Amino acid sequence: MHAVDRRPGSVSLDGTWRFQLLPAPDAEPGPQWDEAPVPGCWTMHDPRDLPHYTNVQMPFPHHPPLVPEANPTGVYEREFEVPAQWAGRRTVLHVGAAESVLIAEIDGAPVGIGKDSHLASEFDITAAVRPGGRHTLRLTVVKWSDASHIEDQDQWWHGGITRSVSLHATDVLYLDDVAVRAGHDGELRVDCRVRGPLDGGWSVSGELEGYGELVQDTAHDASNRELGRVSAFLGEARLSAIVSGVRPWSAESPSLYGLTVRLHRGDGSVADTSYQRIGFRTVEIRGRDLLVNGDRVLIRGVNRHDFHPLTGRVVTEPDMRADLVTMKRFGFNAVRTSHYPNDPVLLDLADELGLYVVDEADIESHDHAHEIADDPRYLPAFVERVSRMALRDKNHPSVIVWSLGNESDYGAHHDAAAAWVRRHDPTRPVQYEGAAKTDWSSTGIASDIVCPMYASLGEITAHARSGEQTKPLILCEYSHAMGNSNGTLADHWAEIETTPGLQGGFIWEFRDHGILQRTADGRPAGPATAPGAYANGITAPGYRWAYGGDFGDTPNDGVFCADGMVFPDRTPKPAMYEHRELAAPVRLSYDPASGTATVHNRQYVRDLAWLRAEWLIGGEESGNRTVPAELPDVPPGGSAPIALPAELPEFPRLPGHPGLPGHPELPAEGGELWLTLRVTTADDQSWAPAGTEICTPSVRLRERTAAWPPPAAGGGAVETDADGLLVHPLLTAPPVLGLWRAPTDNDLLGGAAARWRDWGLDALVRKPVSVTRDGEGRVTAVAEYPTAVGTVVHEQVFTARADGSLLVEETATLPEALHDVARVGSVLETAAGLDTMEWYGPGPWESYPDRCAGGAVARHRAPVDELFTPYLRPQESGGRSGVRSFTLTGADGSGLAVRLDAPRQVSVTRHRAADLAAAAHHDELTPLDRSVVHIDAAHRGLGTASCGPDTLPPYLVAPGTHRWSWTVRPV
Ligand code: IPT
Repeated sequence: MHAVDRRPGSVSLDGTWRFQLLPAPDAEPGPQWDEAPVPGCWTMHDPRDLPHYTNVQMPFPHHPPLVPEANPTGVYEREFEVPAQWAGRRTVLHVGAAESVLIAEIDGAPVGIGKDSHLASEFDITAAVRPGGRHTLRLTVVKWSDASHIEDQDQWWHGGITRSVSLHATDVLYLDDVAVRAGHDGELRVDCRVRGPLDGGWSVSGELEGYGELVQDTAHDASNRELGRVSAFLGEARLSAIVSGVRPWSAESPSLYGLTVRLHRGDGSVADTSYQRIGFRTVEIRGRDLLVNGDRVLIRGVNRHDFHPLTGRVVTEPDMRADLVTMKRFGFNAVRTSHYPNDPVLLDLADELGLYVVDEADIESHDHAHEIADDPRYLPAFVERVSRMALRDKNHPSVIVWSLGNESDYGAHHDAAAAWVRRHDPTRPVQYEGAAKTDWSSTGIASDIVCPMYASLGEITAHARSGEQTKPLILCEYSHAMGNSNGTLADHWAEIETTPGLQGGFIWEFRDHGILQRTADGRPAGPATAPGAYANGITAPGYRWAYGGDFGDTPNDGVFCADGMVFPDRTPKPAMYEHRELAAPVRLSYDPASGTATVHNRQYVRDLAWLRAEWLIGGEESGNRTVPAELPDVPPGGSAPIALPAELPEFPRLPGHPGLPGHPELPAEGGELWLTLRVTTADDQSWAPAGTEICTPSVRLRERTAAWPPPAAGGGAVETDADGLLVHPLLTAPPVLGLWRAPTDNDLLGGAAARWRDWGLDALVRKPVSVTRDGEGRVTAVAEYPTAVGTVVHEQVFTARADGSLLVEETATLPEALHDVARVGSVLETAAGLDTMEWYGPGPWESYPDRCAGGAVARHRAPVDELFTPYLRPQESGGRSGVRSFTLTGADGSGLAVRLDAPRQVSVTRHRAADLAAAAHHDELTPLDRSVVHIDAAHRGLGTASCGPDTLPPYLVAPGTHRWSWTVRPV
C-alpha cells in the first residue's frame, strides 16, 4: 500500500466480464458463463444470492474464524492486452476492492490473494504477462472467510468486485511511496521511498504549484539523527520547503496546491512521477480541545457508508460527489467513513470540497467482538487494516483523525494498531470508541479522543463539567436518524456550543440503505433499472424500498438499515433542514428593547462576502413580503448590526417601546410578526451554485396580541348528533380525541409504542356521556375514553359565531397513569378535494416539538400530498409544529380556515394513524381522497430512542388537564 496516485496512465479493466456464481470456493467452474458488471455486486443482479441485512448478529452461527460450507463464490474472467510499449516496465494489477477474499490468476497461474473488502489489492504481474500479449485474468471472489468476522458492520452483506480494476506500469525504478507533511505555517516535508535498481544512481525533485522547486535534503545519513531514516542505500529521500504566505487548508476554505515529485535516474532522465493535490493544515490536541490550524472547530459530522439503491456497495465518482455536496449544503463539515476506508476518490473530493474526515479502518467484529479482540490469530489483520489505510490516505489534508474501526470490544490488537499508526504518522490523533467505552476520564492508549456513541446529553455535559475530562469529546455517533427522528438536535447543539470540552459529533447516518426492489418478482431492481423508478424519496408503482427481510434474508434486522438523514435516493429528509439551520454560518438576533437586529458570523476563517441575503417579512395577518437585505461586513467569529427593512408592515409596539421611528401610525395590536434572513450563496461555490439557500435565521419582532377566544356567539345553532359529535358540512369525520400516533421507529424500538398498546391508546373507543345545549345555542359534549389504566374525560364546547365560524373549546383530563402518551388533541377528517394547505408557522419543512429549529415562521403553502414524509416504514409523519392558523382549500380556492388559540402541532395527511401503523412499506398504503387532520394541544417529541436517548422530559406529554381551542370557518 502506498500513496502514489497510479490512476493517470492506467488501463481500465472495468466493464462486462464473464461470470459464474459457484456454491463454494472448491466447486469447479463449468463451461457456461453469465455476464456481470465490474465493478458490481452479484447480489444486486444474480437471484441465487440476494442481499442480506444484519446489524450486530452474523448471518451464520459459526464462531470465528469458521464460516459455512455454503459459501457463494463469484468467478470473474476476461481477456486483457498488455500495451506493447510497456516492454521492460513493471506491470501492476490493481483491484480496488472485492468482498471479501480475492484470488487473482493469469492464464491459469495464481498471482496472489487479497483480503480486506474496502482497500485495494495490487499484484506485481510483470512475470506473468508479455507486453503486447493477450492474457486471461480470472478474479475469484469468495464471500465468507475468517475476515467476515471482522467485517460485521451494520449493513447489507454483498458479494462482488466493488471498486474499479485496472492495470498500470512503472519503470523498474519507481516511486514506491510519497509521504507529505504540510503544516498550516507553510512547512512542507516530502518523504520519498524509491524501489528498483538503486545502484545505478537516482535522485528526486519536487515542484509545488505556485511556489517552485523544493529543496532536496542532502544532510541525511550520518550527520542528522532526526533525518536518520533518509538513506540513498534504502531508497529514501526527503524534499522540503518553507512556503511563505501559504493559504491553509480547512473545511471552510479548502486551498489545495499541486505537488509533483519526480524520480530521476542516474543520468537525470525522469523514471517516475507522482502528482497530488496537497493542503497545508495542522491538527493537534491541546488540553481537551482538538485544534485545526489552531482553531477549536466544532465537528458537525455525519457517518457515511458506501451505498447506492441500485448498485449496493458500488458507488461512482458522481455518487460520492453528490453525497458530499449534499452534506456541505446542509451544514456538515465532517464525515466519518463508517466503518471502512472509502474509495480514494472520496478523499480527493473531501480535500476539494472541504470536509474533515475521520478515516476508519475496515474492522468491526461486533457479534464476536470479545472473542476476537485478543485472539492472536486476528492480530495481523487488525494492524494491517489500520496500517494500509494510513499508508494510502496519509497525504489527504481532509483526513484529520485515524479511527481503528468500530464496535470490536477493546483488546491488545487495538493497542498494537494504535502504536503503529502513531509512529508512522504523529501528525494526526487516533480514535477508537471501544477504548473509551466505560471510563471516559482514563481512556485506553488507543484513543486520543473520547468518542462515545449515543451518550445522553446529560452524560456528556456532566463529563465536561466534572473536572476529570482530559481529552476532547466528539461523539462518533449520535442522533440516530431512523425514520422520523433526530429529536433534540437543537438541545445538543445549544450545550455543545456553550460547554468547553464538548466539540460536536457525527450523526448516525447519512443515507437510508433501502435497496430498490421490484415488487413483481421480489428481486433487486439492479444497476440496469431505467430512470423514473424513484423520485423525491418515493418509489414508482411496481417498486419499493427494501429493507432487512424483504429478500427472504434470515436472520435479519429489519428496517434498522433505514436510518439516514437522506432517503435512499439522496432526497433530504426534514431533519436535514434542522441540521442546516443549527449549523448556519450566519445567525440573527434581535433586541426588542433597542429594536436592533444583529448578524453573527459563526465561521472560523471566512467573512460573509460569499453570501447574500434578502429579508422575508412574515406577518400573521399581513402575509409574506420579500425585500432586499444588505449583509454587513462581519469577520469570522464577529457580529455586526444589520438595518431592519424599511418596508416592515407593522412594528413591535412592545410595552414601553416607542415603535418604528417615523411610523407612529403603525398598529400596536395584531398578529405575530417574524423577520427571516434568507441567506444564499452570492457566487458559485465548488459545492453550491450561486443562489443556493444556506440558512434562514429568523427572529420574532412581535407576539400575537389579538384577544383569544374571539368574541363569541350570535351565529345561530350548532349541529351535533345524539352522541354530541359535530355535524359540519366541511368535515367527513367530526373532531374526536386522539392520544396515539402511528409509532415512529423510535417509539417502537424505545418501548413507548408497546406501552401505548398495553394502555389501549391505539384502539380508543369514545363513550358519550352527555350533550347539553344552552340558551345561546352553545353545545357542550362530554365523552369518556376508557384505557387499561384509567379513563380520559374529554369535553368539547361548540359555539357558532356571528362571522360564520365555529369555536371549538376542548379539555381533556388524563389520569396520572397515562404519564407519557403520544399526543393529546383532536383528530378529524375533511371533505374531499381540499388539496392545498396554507399555514402560518415554521416551515415549509415537517417539524415536531423537539425538532423545529429548521423553518422560518411565515405563511407557507403546499399540496397536502407533499406534506407527508415517506419514511421507509410508514409511521407518524407530516407534522408541522407551532402552527397558528391554516387553511385547506380546493382548486377554486374554497374550503376551510382554522385558527388556533396558540402555536400547536398540526398534521394534515391522507392517512389515518391505524393505516400507517399497519403497513410495512409505502406501496401498501392507499391515500384517502380527504385529509386526516390532527390539532394537538401536546405532542410527544421524537427523540432518538431507536438507538440512543429518548426525547428529553420537556418534550413528553404530561398527564392531567390539557386545554386547547380553535375556530373553523368556510372560506
Ligand atoms: C452502532 C454502530 O456503530 C452503527 O454501525 C450502527 O449499527 C448504529 O449503531 C445503529 O444504527 S452500534 C449500536 C449497538 C449502538
